[in-house]
Amino acid sequence: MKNPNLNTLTVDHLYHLGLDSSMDLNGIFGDVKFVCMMGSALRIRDFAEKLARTLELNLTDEELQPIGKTERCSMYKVGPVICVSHGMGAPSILIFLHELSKLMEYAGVSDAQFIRIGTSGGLGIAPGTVVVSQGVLNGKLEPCFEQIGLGKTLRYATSIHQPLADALLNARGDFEAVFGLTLGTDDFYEGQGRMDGALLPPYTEEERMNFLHRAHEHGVRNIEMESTAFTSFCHRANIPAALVCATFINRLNGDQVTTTAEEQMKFSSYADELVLRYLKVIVVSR
Ligand code: R2B
Ligand code: URA
Repeated sequence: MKNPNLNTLTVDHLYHLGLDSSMDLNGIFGDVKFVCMMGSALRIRDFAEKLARTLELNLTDEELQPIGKTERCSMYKVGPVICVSHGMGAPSILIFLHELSKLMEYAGVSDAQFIRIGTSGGLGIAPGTVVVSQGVLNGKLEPCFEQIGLGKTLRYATSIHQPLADALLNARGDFEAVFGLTLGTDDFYEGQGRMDGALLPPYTEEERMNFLHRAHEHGVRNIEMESTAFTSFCHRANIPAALVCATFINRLNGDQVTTTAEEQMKFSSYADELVLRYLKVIVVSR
């Protein structure tokens, strides 16, 4: 995957992570096998703690400190797993995907799997259902990520690593979890067809419902904001990638997320738990 231009750099500064290639990255990260990403810095801390307990690592508070700088993200290492937050939206997650994959390269890691554990709006499923993505569509319902570069629209295919997605869904146990297509948008409000943004939407309620039903008929089961960037980047970089998302709302029934904070924590914990079960089986059996 390596970009040959990197060979011309004496030191590569991974600016947003607060690390650089002159550090002993192999010493710190050389054993990494998984990178787990989620939007929120608070939720990733909670996930890292749960992972440490799941893997029975007995980490002290000092051993569970964030690595690098924490202005833009929080990154923890728990056994062979990097747990890192990525903020909201494609621009934010892309920055971390570039820097994390260079980090893996400099650490001598060539086979890490990347898993995004997200929150999302469900489509035609009960809130609380976990969605493991089978594929990812953009706001035009096309399986690609569009980005403007040097004045041109560049299109990259989105692609899930199906064996990884299968293994994650198989770890569901008694949790409500389904395969589905994920719709990745560039906005929470009008980009997801909501009527409740600050501005009068440029579509009618009827157009909104028609689109959501069309997406559902295509097989879309959840809507979030990073999947297109995440899966197209990983596909280009030859990184096995999968997405596991909690759902907080059924978008066929409304726009407002009215689930309580407690319910949201509970629903998020189902997605976490599915990934924790998967990681436990793999890490313990190695
Ligand atoms: C899901 O939740 C966030 C918006 O509330 C966004 O990061 C996403 O993809
Ligand atoms: N995150 C989203 O992007 N959309 C939702 O509806 C809920 C969470």
